[in-house]
Amino acid sequence: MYKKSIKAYKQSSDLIPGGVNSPVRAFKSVKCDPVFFDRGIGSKLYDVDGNKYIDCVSSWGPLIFGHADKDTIKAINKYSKRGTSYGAPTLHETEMAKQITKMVPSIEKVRMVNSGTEATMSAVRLARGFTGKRHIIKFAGNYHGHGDSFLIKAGSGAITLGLPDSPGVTKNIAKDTLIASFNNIESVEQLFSKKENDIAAVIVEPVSGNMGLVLPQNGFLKSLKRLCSRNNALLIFDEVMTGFRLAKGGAQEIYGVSPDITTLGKVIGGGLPVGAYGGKSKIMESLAPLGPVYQAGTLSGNPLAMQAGLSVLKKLNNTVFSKLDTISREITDGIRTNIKEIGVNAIVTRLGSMMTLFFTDKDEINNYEDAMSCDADKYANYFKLMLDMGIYLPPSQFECCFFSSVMTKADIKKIINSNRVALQKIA
Ligand code: KE4
Repeated sequence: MYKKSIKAYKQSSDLIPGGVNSPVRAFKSVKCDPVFFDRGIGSKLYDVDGNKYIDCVSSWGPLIFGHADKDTIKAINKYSKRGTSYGAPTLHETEMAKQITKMVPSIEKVRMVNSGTEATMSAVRLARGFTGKRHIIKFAGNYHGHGDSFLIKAGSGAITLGLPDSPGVTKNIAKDTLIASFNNIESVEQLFSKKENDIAAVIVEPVSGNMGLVLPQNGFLKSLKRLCSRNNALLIFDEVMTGFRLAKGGAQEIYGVSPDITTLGKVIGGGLPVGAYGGKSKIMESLAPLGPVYQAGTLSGNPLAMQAGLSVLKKLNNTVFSKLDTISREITDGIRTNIKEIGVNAIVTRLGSMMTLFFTDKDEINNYEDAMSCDADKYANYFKLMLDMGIYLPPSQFECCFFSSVMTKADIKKIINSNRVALQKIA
């Protein structure tokens, strides 16, 4: 069933560390060899052995309209004929900036970069440069990319591989990053009082997707904003995952909280490498060449990536989000019914088209400790059973499903039926 993937993995492992270009792709925590994909069309993925899957990962979020979306392909075909990069300003970047600032009102000015990691690294440097302060606060289980400041109690691939604190991050860097507990505002208050007036920013995934899906509770985000204002610190919403995925204006639109800086990625590239960070003009104007905070990039604002991203952003409207919500709700309802009828210790958390099935006897997963108490081995069994039935899930208990708007009734039915078979086998 996976002969060619196994061969491909052996070949890639001779040349690429771990055989992959991003650790979570190695399927380590789900205890099986990675699948190598050949192509994606709509809601389907096809591996090099010709196996077909319903894709519930959407390249970790970017592909709202599924694989090889016709408008995205048309944009790439059209603009690639005019060249691929100029290393100079183009109208495409201004068009993208217009689109982002229209959809996310808290962003008055925006700078394009090439990944979510670049966006968060730059946002933190900007916050430190703007405030003249040293420390940042992040939350255990939040993942903001692989920048040194963030690989402390980091989520996503870092906890998946049991490496939340990476070697190579110096003690001097690590000590400037303070760790709080998600949904625990007192843990943030304590850090502010301890490091009074020397905290540049709080960076948070407003809806956490990197310890599995964990939602903010009881006004947590509003309290964060109030604390930051009171202590002259900046609030950074890392919406690399949630931006344009949960709503046109991302999580900040849903929860009605405007951060000082927002970081973006994934969806805004339509599958091509793009990141961005933006916020109030008075903050963003600290950036070179206007101000002293330096950040640069050869391929930043790449014309193809801009047009591929715009081909997606321009189509995002309430109809699309309501369709995504209906698809995701039907899948979630079906899985919850299976869990109840089979009597498995598991719960499902969903918001919009993001969903995680946690193997736990808890009623809710509200923070890193809760997430780490889940049965990752049971998830590994579940993952493999679903893979063999042609359902491609995120290869980690500490990630999210991302559904696409092109999933069909038949896809939904197959996901629910396969889930029932898998849960019966591992119950
Ligand atoms: P990238 O550098 O991977 O484009 O973005 C880093 C990043 C920043 N902030 C948030 C909230 C993110 O979720 C991410 C990256 N997300 C992971 C998936 N959980 C990327 C997948 C991977 O690492 O291979």
